[in-house]
Amino acid sequence: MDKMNENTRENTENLSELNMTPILLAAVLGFVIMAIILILRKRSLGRRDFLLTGLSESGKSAIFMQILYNKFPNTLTSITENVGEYRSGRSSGRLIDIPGHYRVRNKYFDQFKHSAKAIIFVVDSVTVQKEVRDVADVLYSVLADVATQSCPVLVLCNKHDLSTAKGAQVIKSILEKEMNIVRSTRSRKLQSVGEEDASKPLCLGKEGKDFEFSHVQQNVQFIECSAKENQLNNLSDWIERLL
Ligand SMILES: Nc1nc2c(ncn2[C@@H]2O[C@H](COP(=O)(O)OP(=O)(O)OP(=O)(O)O)[C@@H](O)[C@H]2O)c(=O)[nH]1
Ligand SMILES: [Mg+2]
Repeated sequence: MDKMNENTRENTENLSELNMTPILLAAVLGFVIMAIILILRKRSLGRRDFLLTGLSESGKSAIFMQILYNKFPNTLTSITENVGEYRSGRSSGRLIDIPGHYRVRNKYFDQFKHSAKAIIFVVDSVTVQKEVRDVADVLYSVLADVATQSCPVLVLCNKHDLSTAKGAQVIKSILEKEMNIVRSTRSRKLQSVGEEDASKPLCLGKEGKDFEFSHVQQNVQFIECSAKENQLNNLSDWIERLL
């Protein structure tokens, strides 16, 4: 009788051990899934910066001041970044004005690119033709950066209060032509160096085809604005859609 009891107890223990396994597995799986969700949420929450970048004198600081504080100040060439909070209802993001001077531009871009949600590339619509090589070169670096492939890009054609300003469509096509030249110069340089590095800039567009903004990974849009006359509605609409 005692033996029978012992056997029954052993059997029940074995059974409960067996029953516990799927429960434990489910708990561990649930925990792993929760952890992944939390990490992904933290990552996407981590990206809340809108970077204002582009050549010096294009009007980044003027746009920054107008859109955040309704002021068009006498600006000096920036030597450091400006950071401000952009709020719309219950949503908000950070606006970062990156200095355009070639000596510091990359340093600040690298500092903020990992927290970038979107990029606003400011162009001086009056001088763009004259400076097209530099503009295309900087824009190419921005679009080819591995860290910002998920960021929508707005090419903001500023200074449209001036009569000599070029239209957004014209700017788009002169930049597309110039990006071809930048691409071939860079690919020749890369070939001669022969580097293989996961973080090296990408080759943009479709191989063997003329460069087009529609071929790059990011969504690239072109709009016109004037910081001076506070015509920045298209910019705020674009930002608010992404907040
Ligand atoms: N007419 C006109 N001038 C503008 C406009 N926006 C900026 N400017 C002028 O352009 C010049 C450069 O403006 P900033 O805002 O300092 O340019 P930035 O891009 O911040 O330049 P860095 O700080 O050197 O990178 C200043 O003299 C501004 O007054 C605009 O919409 N229209
Ligand atoms: Mg500035």
